[in-house]
Amino acid sequence: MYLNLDNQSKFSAFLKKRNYAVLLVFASILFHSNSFGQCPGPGPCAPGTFDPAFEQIDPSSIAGAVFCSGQTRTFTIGVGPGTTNEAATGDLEYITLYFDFDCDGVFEYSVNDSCSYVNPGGCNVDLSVTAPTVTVPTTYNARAHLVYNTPTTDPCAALTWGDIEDFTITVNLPPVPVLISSDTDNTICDGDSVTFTAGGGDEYEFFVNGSSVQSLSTTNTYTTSGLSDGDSVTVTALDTSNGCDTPSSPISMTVLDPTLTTQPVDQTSFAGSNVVFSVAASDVDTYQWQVSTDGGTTFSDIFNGPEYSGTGTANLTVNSVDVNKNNYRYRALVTNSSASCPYETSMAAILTVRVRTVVTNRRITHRVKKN
Ligand SMILES: [Ca+2]
Ligand SMILES: [Ca+2]
Repeated sequence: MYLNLDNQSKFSAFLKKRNYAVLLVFASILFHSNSFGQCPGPGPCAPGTFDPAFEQIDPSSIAGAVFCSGQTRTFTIGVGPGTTNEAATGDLEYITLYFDFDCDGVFEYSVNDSCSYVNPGGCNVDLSVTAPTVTVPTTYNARAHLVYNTPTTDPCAALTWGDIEDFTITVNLPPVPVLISSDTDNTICDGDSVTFTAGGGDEYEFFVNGSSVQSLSTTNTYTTSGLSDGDSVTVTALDTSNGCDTPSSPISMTVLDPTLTTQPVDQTSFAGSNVVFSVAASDVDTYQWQVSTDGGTTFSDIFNGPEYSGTGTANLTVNSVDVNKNNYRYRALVTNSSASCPYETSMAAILTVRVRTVVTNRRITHRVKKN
């Protein structure tokens, strides 16, 4: 399309009268015409008439509303006195909003609610509006009715008293948040530090189990060493240029805390018998038994072979003990390999080995006592 000379000179004169901001807006429309939708459609019905003497809508409360693709937002609309009349305290003021979200020139979507007027001053009506899903920011026709004591149902009606505001809303694209954890498999040990890094917006608020743990700021990282098993970490990314924000998908953390729940107990055995030392533990998948031959001063790892079996399990078997192992001490180290947790060390249990003659004497003594 070409402008003729007359139109061009009129257009130049128009531009000269306007400030730089208008130029920027115009340039923006020219250069972004493919990434911005305008959906007024055919003009909806004429707005009808109203009497400005009565309660009026605060236009700034409509102009500042944020609408984001596919999201439901609460829209707070101010109601104040008219040019000459003011309602009494307790009077109900109804606001109905109409939208033409399918762009056919007919308002097909409406919401309404009321507030109780406070004299002097006014009140606010909160309305939840679900914006259509858009792929580019898109502008829609909308209309607000304000009436006293009863809501309107006809967007094209003329009002005896109250207010009618025609306005447009722009449905913007919410940011697409990204959240990554410094731990590749999100499985950590109790007390480990993890850093979560967010992207997709220009301000971020972090949450653990839905509670805010780091307030909205330009900081896009959150570091904690206080996570518990099953904690869910999310971020809400805000695009400050259009006011839209979006919560991220949660990152669910597995926090392992390897803990011994049952300690090994001292064992007394006859030479030649097998002896079993046992531990029980939670959050553990790795066991390493150790022996001390010097009364518990030093310990060294033991491995499966003729002397031992089960050295990497919860139950250590000392095979066919001989009297040389009398007073040896055994303990287990436990951990969880899936997060390289530090070892938890059990108490040391003492092995006492008796020879057969002693065993025989004990049996005799035992019988004597029982009789
Ligand atoms: Ca429509
Ligand atoms: Ca890990």
